[in-house]
Amino acid sequence: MSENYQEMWASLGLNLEAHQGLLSVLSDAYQSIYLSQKNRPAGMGYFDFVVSEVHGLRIVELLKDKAAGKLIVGTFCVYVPEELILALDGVSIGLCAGADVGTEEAEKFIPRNTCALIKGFMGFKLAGLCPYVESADLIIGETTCDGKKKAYEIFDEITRKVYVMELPNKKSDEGRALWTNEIRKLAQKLIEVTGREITLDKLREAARVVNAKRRALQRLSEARASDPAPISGLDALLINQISFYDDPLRFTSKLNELCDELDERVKHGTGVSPKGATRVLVSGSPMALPNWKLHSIIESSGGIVVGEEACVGERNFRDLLDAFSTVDEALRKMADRSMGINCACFTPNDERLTDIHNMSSKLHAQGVIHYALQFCTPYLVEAYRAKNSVEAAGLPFLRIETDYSLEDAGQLKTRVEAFIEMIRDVKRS
Ligand code: BJ8
Repeated sequence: MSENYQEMWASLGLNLEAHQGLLSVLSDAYQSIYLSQKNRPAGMGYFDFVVSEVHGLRIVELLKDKAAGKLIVGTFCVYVPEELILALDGVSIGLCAGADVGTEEAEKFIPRNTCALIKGFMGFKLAGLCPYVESADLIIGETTCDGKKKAYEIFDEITRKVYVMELPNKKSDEGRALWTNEIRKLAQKLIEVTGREITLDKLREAARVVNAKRRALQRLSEARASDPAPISGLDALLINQISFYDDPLRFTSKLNELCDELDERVKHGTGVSPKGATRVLVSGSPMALPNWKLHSIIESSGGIVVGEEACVGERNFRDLLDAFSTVDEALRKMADRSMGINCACFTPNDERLTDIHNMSSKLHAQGVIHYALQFCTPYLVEAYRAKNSVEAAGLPFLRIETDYSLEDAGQLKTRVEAFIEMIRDVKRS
């Protein structure tokens, strides 16, 4: 942190001592996982800075926005349309959920066998460690998995800020109609809370901003198809994580600058790993900031992660919001766009298997690692069909079930190394 933010954190009610401890652990982890990487693109300097200020300068900006009358909206799911929040002069931010903190506190409210992401957001709040949740005026939840939807009831008792959208379980006509109506209801809620109107111009501007961000993330994804990969999977994951926190205009401009640099690297055959390094697609549960565990294990074992079939990844940016000519059409198009996100909370969810195949082929992946957080039933169960489908297409598949702790890191590394070695053997034969 370049400045002293103690006063700001105290005014937000953070637990200063515990927060300081968290920042120093994160800074050490960042140093050893990120800053030790070789041959990183120069453009990563901006994203390093954002991480170093993620609880500092970014919070200062949010509090300024709030003082200027903007609504700060916390979200947990890519089904919540960012454009709608922006169109009502809101700021959309992801909430802290990617680290093992406040677990003891969280387990007083929710069962021990709850996924790390849910325990993470409960724990961050209960331990006084998340300046985002404290800055937020409204938190939008969704009825996705059982763990999240039940935890939101308690989270609302604790924060008094939660609004829950009802997400259907099936992508049927009825499901689509329900979700379209939920988006209309969210629009009403935001109008009510902000006292503003939704206009076509504001919606168009918001769509332009968010689509530009998605296009920049698509460029990043496309660059990763090259061999040698011009950027590590770790860095690409970090950028995707930051896309939920940073100011969207600034983020897009900095990411496009980085992508220009990546294009040059591709032209000159410059990579972060040797040409021919084993290429892995990761698919499964989202990896919220600062969950870098699996990527770090894969890339320190000689592999390179070339894509994430995940919500912190391709599902967040693959589809743009189509053009619209009325406010209601914009809301319908938002619903249509998000119904193309193939989350394991839906049944059936065959489209996700197609997504895994398409990404594997587009990014020239040589193996798929399926990642599910422990107790994340939707992804854990879906791993069975993903495995059969990936193996039937002739690609090796490895199923990982883990949480945020580093206790199993050694065991996971042994399994990942063996997987990468197996892919190399297949390549050699
Ligand atoms: S669209 S993946 S962001 S719900 S909380 S399902 S890890 S048990 S997050 Fe998600 Fe939206 Fe779907 Fe994407 Fe499992 Fe944990 Fe549930 Fe989770």
